Amino acid sequence: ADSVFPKDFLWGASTSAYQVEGAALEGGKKASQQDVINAKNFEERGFATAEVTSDHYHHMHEDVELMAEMGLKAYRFSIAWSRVIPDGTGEPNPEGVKFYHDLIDDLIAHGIEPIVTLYHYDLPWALVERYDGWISRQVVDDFAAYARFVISEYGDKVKYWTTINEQSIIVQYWTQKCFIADKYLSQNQLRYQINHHMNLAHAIACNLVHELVPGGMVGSVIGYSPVYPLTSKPEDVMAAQNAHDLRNAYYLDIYFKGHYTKSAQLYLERHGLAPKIEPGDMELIASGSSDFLGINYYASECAKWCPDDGSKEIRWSGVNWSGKKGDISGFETHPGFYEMCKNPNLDTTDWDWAIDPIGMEYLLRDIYTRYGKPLMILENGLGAFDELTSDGHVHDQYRIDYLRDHIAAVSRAIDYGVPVIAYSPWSCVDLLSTSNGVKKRYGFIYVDRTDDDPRECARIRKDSFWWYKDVIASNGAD
Ligand code: BGP
Repeated sequence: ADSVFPKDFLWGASTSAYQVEGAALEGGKKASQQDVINAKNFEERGFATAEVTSDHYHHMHEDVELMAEMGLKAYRFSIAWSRVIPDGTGEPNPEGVKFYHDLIDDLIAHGIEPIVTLYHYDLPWALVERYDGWISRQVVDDFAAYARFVISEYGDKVKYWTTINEQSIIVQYWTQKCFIADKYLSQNQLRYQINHHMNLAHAIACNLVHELVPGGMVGSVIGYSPVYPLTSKPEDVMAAQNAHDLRNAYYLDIYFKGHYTKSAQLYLERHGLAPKIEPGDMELIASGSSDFLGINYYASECAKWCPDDGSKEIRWSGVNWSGKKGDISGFETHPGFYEMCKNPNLDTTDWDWAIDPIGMEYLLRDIYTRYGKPLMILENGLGAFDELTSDGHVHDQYRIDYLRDHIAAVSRAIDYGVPVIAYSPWSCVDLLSTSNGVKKRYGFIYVDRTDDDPRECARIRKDSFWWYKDVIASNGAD
């Protein structure tokens, strides 16, 4: 078939710094909140920590060679704030600054467009110790200084910038994704306060890219799941709309319209959860315009009505840590608004994530209809317990099936008229999962961590590597 993908379509693959680099305390880098969370939460669960992960820090050139062999047109990665400015503020770390120069130079030399994320869950630990990180407004100024430094440093080489990865997921899974001192964990208003600080930081970063990078393009990256009603009962349909407003629109309306979604805001105010907004904040937010939206899509969600009769309390999303289907620790519940639930119509991954390619087509059409900006898919993929055969292969046909069906959905959206400019699945090489250490794998490239020397991390091309190479070579024609 003829390809509907534009000629300059950015076929990519994605990673994030703390999930792939390792060398957590090497080369002048200091700890981020992830290094500390991992040491605490991950070790308790028997997971590997962020100390080694895929040791990309020491395998960087080899990894770029493999990306080039696959034919990637783009590579989306993040910069670790505490590698570049180890204490969060103050002196930059020359070795860390050089690492990202070397990576970007190597990508460009291989014709691979860098797509750089400024912040992917890994706040310098020094700022958590100093003022509890994102809880304090001080972080907005410190982020602005960090962003100015990074954008000035790499701005002549990097055109595509993304600001903060998945604010929606940080709000919903803050114990897992964003370290908050235990004493704050019951203060749920802080979820939305943190998000408000991130909205300020996002707007500042957008303005900085426009100021410092001629022709630069900037946007956020949202973790996005369309929400379907469990049934066609009116109360379930209303619940699904409420869930969409609080989980999706609440973020996109801010980026593109400069205000908080009314229904979500009213719900948060009613329960004392709304963020405190200072004079001038909304003007600053409205000033930071995005050129595109980055979308991370893995699974759709389902919601039903939840009566406000005192039988249930407000709670946020549960997690399946084990990778055994059905082992989920509960669903997000907002009495009088909605309750999330399993969709009986869809199969799931081992981690209970609903597999739903049509959801991709649906969200692309819906987001473009509402906000009218170009869209980049910056994560999409299937987490699995891959197996390395004794003769050195990984037969991940399940991943090929998942990606093929999602790419077909993207092509239908493009055919319909949605300007999708990138498809960059998760992940390039295997890396540290936020929900199952190094056992839940996503990569096109297997990373073999031997027990004797985890740092060896041999790279092995999975079946999906060869398949994706063909997809790119034919510009998605098949
Ligand atoms: C997204 C994150 C990524 C990645 C991915 C897969 O939310 O942006 O960092 O982790 O999800 O999730 P997990 O690692 O939990 O399987």
